[in-house]
Amino acid sequence: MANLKRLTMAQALILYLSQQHVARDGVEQPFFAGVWGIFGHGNVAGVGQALQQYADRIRYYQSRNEQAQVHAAIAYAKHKNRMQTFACTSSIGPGATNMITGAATATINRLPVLLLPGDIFAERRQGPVLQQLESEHSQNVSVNDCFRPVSRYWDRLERPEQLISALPEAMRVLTSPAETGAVTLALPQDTQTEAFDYPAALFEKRVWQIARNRADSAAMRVAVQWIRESRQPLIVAGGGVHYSDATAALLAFVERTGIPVGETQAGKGALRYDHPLNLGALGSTGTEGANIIAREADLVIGIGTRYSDFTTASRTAFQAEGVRFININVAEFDAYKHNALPLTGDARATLDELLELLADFSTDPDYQQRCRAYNAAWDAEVQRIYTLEHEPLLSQGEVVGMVNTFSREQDVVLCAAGSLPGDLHKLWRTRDPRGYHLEYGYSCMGYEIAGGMGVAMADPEREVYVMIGDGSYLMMNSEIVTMVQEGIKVTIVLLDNHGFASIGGLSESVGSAGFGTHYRARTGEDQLAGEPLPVDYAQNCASLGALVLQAKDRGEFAAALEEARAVKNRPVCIVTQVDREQRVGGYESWWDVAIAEVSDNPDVQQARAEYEEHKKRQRYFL
Ligand SMILES: Cc1ncc(C[n+]2csc(CCOP(=O)(O)OP(=O)(O)O)c2C)c(N)n1
Ligand SMILES: [Mg+2]
Repeated sequence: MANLKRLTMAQALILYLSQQHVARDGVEQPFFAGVWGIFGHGNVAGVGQALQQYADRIRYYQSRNEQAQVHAAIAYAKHKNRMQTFACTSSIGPGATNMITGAATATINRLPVLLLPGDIFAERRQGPVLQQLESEHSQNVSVNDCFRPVSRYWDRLERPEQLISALPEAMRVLTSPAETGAVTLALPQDTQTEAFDYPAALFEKRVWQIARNRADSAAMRVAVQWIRESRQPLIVAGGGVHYSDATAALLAFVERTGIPVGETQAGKGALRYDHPLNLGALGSTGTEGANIIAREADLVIGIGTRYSDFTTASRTAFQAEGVRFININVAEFDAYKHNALPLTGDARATLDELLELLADFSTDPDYQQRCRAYNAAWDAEVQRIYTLEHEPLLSQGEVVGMVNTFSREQDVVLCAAGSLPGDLHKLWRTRDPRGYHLEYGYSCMGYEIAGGMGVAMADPEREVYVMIGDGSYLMMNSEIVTMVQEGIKVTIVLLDNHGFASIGGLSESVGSAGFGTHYRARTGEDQLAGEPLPVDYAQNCASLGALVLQAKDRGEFAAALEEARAVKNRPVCIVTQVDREQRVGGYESWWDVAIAEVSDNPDVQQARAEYEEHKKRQRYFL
């Protein structure tokens, strides 16, 4: 008889999770840093009981909101370059569906997280159970089916022994550099509590090796030839450079070949901001130099990028006749984008190999000189915006500047939505590969505070500056309470501009005058144009347990940063108003937001005419 262990399905699951490890380059660590959860009738007696039983093996963390716990988990995973994450448990019904936005954020950003939503009774005798979605066409449907399109692996386990085959699949996907994302195991509440004689081998320590796959050698030879033939090659550094831990390999590659770099939101920090061949942000929120060089580039080497519309300026960024693409990517799906020569492989391993094959290659000195000049000119532009001395309210660019200048090299800035991501992409001087954390795949308002908490948990030695708009703050500030509970320090910089400056600006640019984007009182049947809403963010934040500092001007803001740094084991919030109309502009770029084709409004008609002009520059690469 094989060695058996009689456990409930939930106990077996939790015990298994505590035994999973990953290893890369000889460094081994546990894969799960803990389990986040909010309990209800759908998980309290199953997963909840198991977590209590195994509290000495894997730590349980209580969140305020199921969406927020997923954000915290994936921010943690992002900061750890995907080598570690959390599981997240919820009850059935609304607790489960609250995690769907988190699942989408994870999968779109290619970040691992294990979701364990409770599900309706497998037995079905007692149905409809509280919070059950009924279907007259099938009894095998629940709200958890909504996780399917936002999960990279999805399963519903209606018998305890199904765990034995589901768990290795879940781990394979979670630890796969190419396939990772949200993994959802829907757990009927009765199945969680059912006992089974599990093979003891299931609970032995398991180490998942994170491979560094090599690109095809024939494709490598072609890549070398294309690079040698190119006159103006450009590297697009994406998030994969970080996840593969390839920043040192990229630096060596750039220094030896003289190929300049443009950075995506996920890739920013791949090179230090002041490396002379770093052109900075690329695309819709890009710098002048990066966008001009991209326009002329005859060869684009995409490294770990999925070429989002922000990176490609909605397919207008690369304009050279006959421009070619080489894509280094662990995921075949991304490697083939833009009709590229696919180097399907790990970024670091592929860069190392390419460099050997290109030992004697270097770009033209004049080309390099142009790039250096763009890097220097951009830094002067950043300095201008950092020191604008705008009155009477601060400008957002200055606030970015003060946080950047005050923070230490190793500190982290974190953001997700609003006008801040574009400003940070352009303006943040990134000095450490882990110093810039943008969730700009899903750009999910509400990620920021929970995400900041996740990064602080992943790396307590660094100060974490969460930069957040008033809109995002109102959408999800609940995890301030969790930080108080856990004694976690994050500095939240809350920029109050009475609503949605970003979408307000966008609305103006499409001819719609900022409709519906101001936080103002109703003035008539059809207008929200009265007094600004009297929200007291400082009191709101303080009431949740954070230390709050308010800053009206540069002096007060600088003092608040000093005071915030001294705080330990507690969240701090610096609240400041910024001038909504003092924006950082665009530089040689565009973003496709479709504009009404017919309208009585001349502003909309004008915007549509300009839009059609821009559309002419949009390309397919075939
Ligand atoms: C969950 C979610 N809902 C809606 C949006 C669309 N959206 C993007 S930015 C934005 C406004 C953000 O307001 P705020 O946080 O105050 O930043 P600001 O635009 O003022 O800089 C909205 C509604 C989003 N990104 N995420
Ligand atoms: Mg705002």
